Amino acid sequence: MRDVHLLGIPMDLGAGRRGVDVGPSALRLARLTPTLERIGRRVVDHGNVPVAVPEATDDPEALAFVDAIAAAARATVDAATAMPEGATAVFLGGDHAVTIGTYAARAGRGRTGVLWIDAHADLNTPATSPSGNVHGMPAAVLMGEGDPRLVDVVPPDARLDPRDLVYVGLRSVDPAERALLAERGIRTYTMTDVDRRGIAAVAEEAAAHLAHVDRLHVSFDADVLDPDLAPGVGTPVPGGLSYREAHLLMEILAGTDLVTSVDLVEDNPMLDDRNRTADIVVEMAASLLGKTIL
Ligand SMILES: [Mn+2]
Repeated sequence: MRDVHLLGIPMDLGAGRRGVDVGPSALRLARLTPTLERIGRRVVDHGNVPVAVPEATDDPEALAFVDAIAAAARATVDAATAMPEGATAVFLGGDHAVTIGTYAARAGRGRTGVLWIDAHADLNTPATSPSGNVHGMPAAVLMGEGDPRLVDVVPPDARLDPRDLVYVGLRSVDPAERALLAERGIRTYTMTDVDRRGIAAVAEEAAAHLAHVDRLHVSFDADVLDPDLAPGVGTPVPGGLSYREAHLLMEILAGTDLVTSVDLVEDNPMLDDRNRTADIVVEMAASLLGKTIL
């Protein structure tokens, strides 16, 4: 099995509610490393990348903290470059804007598919965003849409092809995002699909849709989980994945043997109940990286 290399990105610059910058500590406290070691993975922890502190950042712009977010993304690319080619990278957020850097760090190494597992599409641009928060924009940035300072982090030849992006778990999508999903022909599996067809059929079809790529980047937003299960998120939406549904999704993705990088984002310990959201996210990571019942 591949070694696992961890990198924390303690960033809440992209989120509307503060506190998600403590996510990397919460995931480590939830025993991420020993849990992965127990399933036979060797784990190397690279610590955290430097990220600006909002109060110490002079940012008069309408689009909040975009220079600091771009700087954190470039620091993520630099730090991830030190990871060996054959390793599995696990990135600990931080808000979902960290994915601009995590995807950019990995996408140059072959055709990279992205499974975006999230209640939200994160497909806004500065022109369409209702909130102006960058954590609602990263998926658009990966495809080359949005503020050029963010778009420029992803090398032009590594931009995400809409055919290589699949969503699972959507249940809160803005009108402009809905239009972009349709215009680009992006494959989506909403919670309605999960309800009607079951998570096994959805997960298998999502994986089959990405079978042509060289490697898979799984971007796991904790708010895809039902907030009754995982309350520690800044933008909870009722009606999310259950504990067993999320586990089965992870197990089926693990079975593809294509997953070479993972984001664990949007865990906000300030909004959580005794770190239970981080505990569950660590369990999901273990299933995604090879833990099985037998
Ligand atoms: Mn998200």
